[in-house]
Amino acid sequence: MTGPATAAPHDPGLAPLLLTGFEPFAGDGHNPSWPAVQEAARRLRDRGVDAVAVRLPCTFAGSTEVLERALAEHRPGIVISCGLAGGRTRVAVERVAVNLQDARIPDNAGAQPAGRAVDDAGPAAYFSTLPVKRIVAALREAEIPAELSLSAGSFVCNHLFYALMARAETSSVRTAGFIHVPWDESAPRRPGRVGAHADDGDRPEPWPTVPGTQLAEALVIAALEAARPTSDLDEPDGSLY
Ligand code: PCA
Repeated sequence: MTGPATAAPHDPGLAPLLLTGFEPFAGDGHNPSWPAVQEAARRLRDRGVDAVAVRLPCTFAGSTEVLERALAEHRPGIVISCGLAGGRTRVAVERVAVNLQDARIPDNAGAQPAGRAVDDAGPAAYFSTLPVKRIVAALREAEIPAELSLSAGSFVCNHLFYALMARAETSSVRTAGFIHVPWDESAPRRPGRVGAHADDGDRPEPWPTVPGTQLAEALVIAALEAARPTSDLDEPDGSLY
C-alpha cells in the first residue's frame, strides 16, 4: 500500500487541520496526548500542512466549550482529537462514540455523571469519519503499535468525541475522529504490587508505554491519511469480542 511518506500534500489553501489533546487528569501531572498533539502539529507544519493544536480541559462541560471555540476560530476541515487511555499498549483508533456519560472518577471540575446521555435528543452513537482502517494499516507499516477500538469508554474522551461528531454534521468539518494513546515514557508509577507474593513488597508496577515521539508520529500519519481523498480499506479488521 502507499505509505504516508508519499501522501499528497495537504493544500494550504484548504481549511486547517485541528488536533486536540487533553490536560492531565486523575491527579496525574502529565497527559501524553497534549505533547504528542503539539509535536504532531509542528511536524505537519514543517511538511506544509496548516495544522493547529488546541489543549482541552478534562471536564465534561469545558472540553466541548473549548472545542466549540476552536471550531469557530479555525474552521477546520479535518479534526483529530486525542486523549490518554492509560493501560493500553497500542495507539487505538476509535471507531464509535456513544451517547453516554458514566464517569468512574470525577472530571477535573468534580463532575461525575452516572448513566446520563451526552445529548438527550441525539442518536445512540456516531461513527468516526476518519479512514480508520487505513490509519491503523499505515501505523503498523510504520511499526507503531496500533489497533482499531470499538470503545472510547464513557468518560470525557468519549463525551468529546460524541460532541465532535455531532458538530461535524453542521460545520466546516468534513472528516473527524478520535485516537486514544497509551502512556509515554513520562508515565507515573502506578501503585500496587507486582506478583502474588506478600514479600514482593510494594514495588510499583510500570504502565505499558510507547515513546512520545512515536505517539506524535502516529498523529502525523493519521492526519496525512485523513487528508488523502481515498476511501477506507475494504478489508475485515473487526474484533470478536
Ligand atoms: N483521557 C480520558 C479523558 C482525558 C484523557 O486524556 C478519557 O479517556 O476519557
